[in-house]
Amino acid sequence: MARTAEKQKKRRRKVRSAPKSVKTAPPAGSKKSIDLYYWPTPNGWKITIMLEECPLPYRMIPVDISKGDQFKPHFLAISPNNRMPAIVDYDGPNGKPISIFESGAILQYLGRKTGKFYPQDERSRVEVDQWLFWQMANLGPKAGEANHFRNYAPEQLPYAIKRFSNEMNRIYGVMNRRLEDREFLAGKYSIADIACIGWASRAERHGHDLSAFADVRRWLETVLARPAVKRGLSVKVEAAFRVDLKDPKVRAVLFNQRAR
Ligand SMILES: N[C@@H](CCC(=O)N[C@@H](CS)C(=O)NCC(=O)O)C(=O)O
Repeated sequence: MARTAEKQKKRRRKVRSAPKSVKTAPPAGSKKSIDLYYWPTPNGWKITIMLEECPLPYRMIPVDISKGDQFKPHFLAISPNNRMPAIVDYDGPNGKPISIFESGAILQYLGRKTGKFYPQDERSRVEVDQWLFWQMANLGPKAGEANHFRNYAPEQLPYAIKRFSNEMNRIYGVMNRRLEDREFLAGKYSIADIACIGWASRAERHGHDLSAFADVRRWLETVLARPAVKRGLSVKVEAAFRVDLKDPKVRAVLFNQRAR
């Protein structure tokens, strides 16, 4: 018990010292550029797309989540939830470095920083926020679970597969209705759309049938035609092609996480 408390104390000390670790991070390409901690997944693409759209100079630092890079102290100091994406902006508020984790918070920050894809007018901003949070709480996590139970679970659990497939169907139904009378989720193209692209672009591959959702498909065609979206989706990491999710070592890293 005492040892666990001591361990937790140590961990809290480490997290509090985050700004120091950020400053001692590997030297950035340019003092004014952004370091993006990244792995090529739908959550990572949100940020490559946004950085390409703005555009902002950035250096991509791979976080090999199949090998446990997300648990390295240097990364945890930036992203305490051991998830990528995360960024360090060396030209943050008052010209000082700032680190940010959680893709939604990163998108909002970059939107405020550049004044792009995130309107300042309160009504329009609320529209964007609602659909951004909708993505963060619905489309992303449910697609992740649907994909997990369908493709990665060691046993086929019909209840879990059906539960998350139904959720995905419900979610794309909500998105379709929203897009019936507007081009983009919040009217104009925004960070809310950017948050959804990676997941929606993989929907069919993940086994979700979009044939009943004509407006989602029309929206998807429109966003995928944007040059910055194409560039964002094609930021590759060579090692990611070699990850085998059947490898017990990889599965132990990704699918057996408990409090550390
Ligand atoms: N809510 C987080 C989710 C990020 C997330 O789940 N990232 C995954 C890859 S898509 C990850 O880093 N996984 C590492 C792990 O499971 O340890 C965000 O939007 O930033």
